[in-house]
Amino acid sequence: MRTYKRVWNMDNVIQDAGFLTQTFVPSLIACARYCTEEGSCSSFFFSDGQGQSLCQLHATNVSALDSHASSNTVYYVMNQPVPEVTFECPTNNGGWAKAGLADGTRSMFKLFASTDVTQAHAAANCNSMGAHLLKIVTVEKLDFVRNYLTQCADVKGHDYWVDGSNVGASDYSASDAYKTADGEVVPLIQNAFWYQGSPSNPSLENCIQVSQTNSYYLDDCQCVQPGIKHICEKSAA
Ligand SMILES: [Ca+2]
Repeated sequence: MRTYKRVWNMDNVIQDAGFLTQTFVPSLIACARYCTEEGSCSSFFFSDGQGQSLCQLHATNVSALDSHASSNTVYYVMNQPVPEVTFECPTNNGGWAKAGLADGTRSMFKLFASTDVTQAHAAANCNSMGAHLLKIVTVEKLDFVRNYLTQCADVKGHDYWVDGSNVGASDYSASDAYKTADGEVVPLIQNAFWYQGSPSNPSLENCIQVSQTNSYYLDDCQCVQPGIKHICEKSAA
């Protein structure tokens, strides 16, 4: 189902050109319905003319720049649908757990309970099966790892390697200091993406982990240390 939100700073303006179509409608609801039925519509103006109201559809979101004044007019844009996260816990370590993520991608996860591997060993193990080490470079993914994956009974309560390190970075405090094995930047946002105060020791703790003690936010840690499990990940068709 499509929903729309009003853009309050676009009150009382309308466009002259660039619209998909425009027509007279009896009500605001009728205008929203018209936009929904018109597949390529993503925003609309509704100019209330008391029973003879103008409904103007647009394929994109427009700015106030090309607009001119029009009294009793409101502007609505379509809310982007957020895909529902689908997931089943990996109760059987022999199998891959499948997940549909909030960013629209589908991934598979496999848990490895061995704790005697370095981050490099863990990554090599994942690579050997056509996968990669658990990678967290978006807020959607972090949310999934914190609130779904690490809440499973057989995953909860442990420490896990995360793809990425700052090895080779010339400035450890740079926003792109931490990169994944394939060169993606791990966003350096303290207290949001990373645990409170982390990275705390980036010149010695060059790798990344998530653990229950840091609420499964990112934390910098030494690249060789015992007690860390790993989760391999690959995209699902
Ligand atoms: Ca740390």
